[in-house]
Amino acid sequence: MPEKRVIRSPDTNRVERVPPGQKLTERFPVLHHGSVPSLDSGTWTLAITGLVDPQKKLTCEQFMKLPQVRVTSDIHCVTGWSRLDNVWEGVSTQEIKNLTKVLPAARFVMVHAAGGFTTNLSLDDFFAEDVLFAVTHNGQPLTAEHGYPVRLVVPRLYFWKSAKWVTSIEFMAEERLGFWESAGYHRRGDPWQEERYSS
Ligand SMILES: Nc1nc2c(c(=O)[nH]1)N[C@H]1C(S)=C(S)[C@@H](COP(=O)(O)O)O[C@H]1N2
Ligand SMILES: [Mo]
Repeated sequence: MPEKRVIRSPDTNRVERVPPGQKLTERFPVLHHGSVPSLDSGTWTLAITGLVDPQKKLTCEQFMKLPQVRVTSDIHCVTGWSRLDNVWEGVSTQEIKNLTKVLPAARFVMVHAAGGFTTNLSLDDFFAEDVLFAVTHNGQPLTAEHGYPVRLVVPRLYFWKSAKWVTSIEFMAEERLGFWESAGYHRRGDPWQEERYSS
């Protein structure tokens, strides 16, 4: 394995690390809607669908062979807790561009997870350099509760955008809202602007 590229999420360089309305915790709470799916790395796949040519489906084995990065980032959950200096390892979202062609009409993605959870992101937010498909947290493989085998981590937005148990990425021309976004949460979710709810 080649050396992992090391990335610090830019928000970790702020003098004031904690966004308005947030409190620090050293714990790592588990939060999600529904029950923990029991996924098996032997049958898990990651699909790249929608406005890409060609569409792709990677097995876990193929996914694990992609080059990896190591990202240090802070977590800000919309329920009010923040957890600093998390180290994630996994595959940068930018690797998708080496696997297929993202068509020019694509402006948004919908991230789909096992159990039906979805979350929407703009193409810029999805391809930011600190966004990754994580397989480890602080040196340990993800636990089932935290998203095994693969979760998205989107360091600059509230943590609900960091979908656990990711199964596919759908590229879209128009924005559609994901699970929490349809339920009144903000379409983008920037913690520094306190984009918690839609208006
Ligand atoms: N698949 C899936 N991913 C999800 C959720 C969910 O309900 N389902 N909840 C989100 C929310 S609201 C939060 S705060 C984080 C919590 O991640 P953690 O349990 O690892 O702390 O997961 C996010 N990812
Ligand atoms: Mo959350």
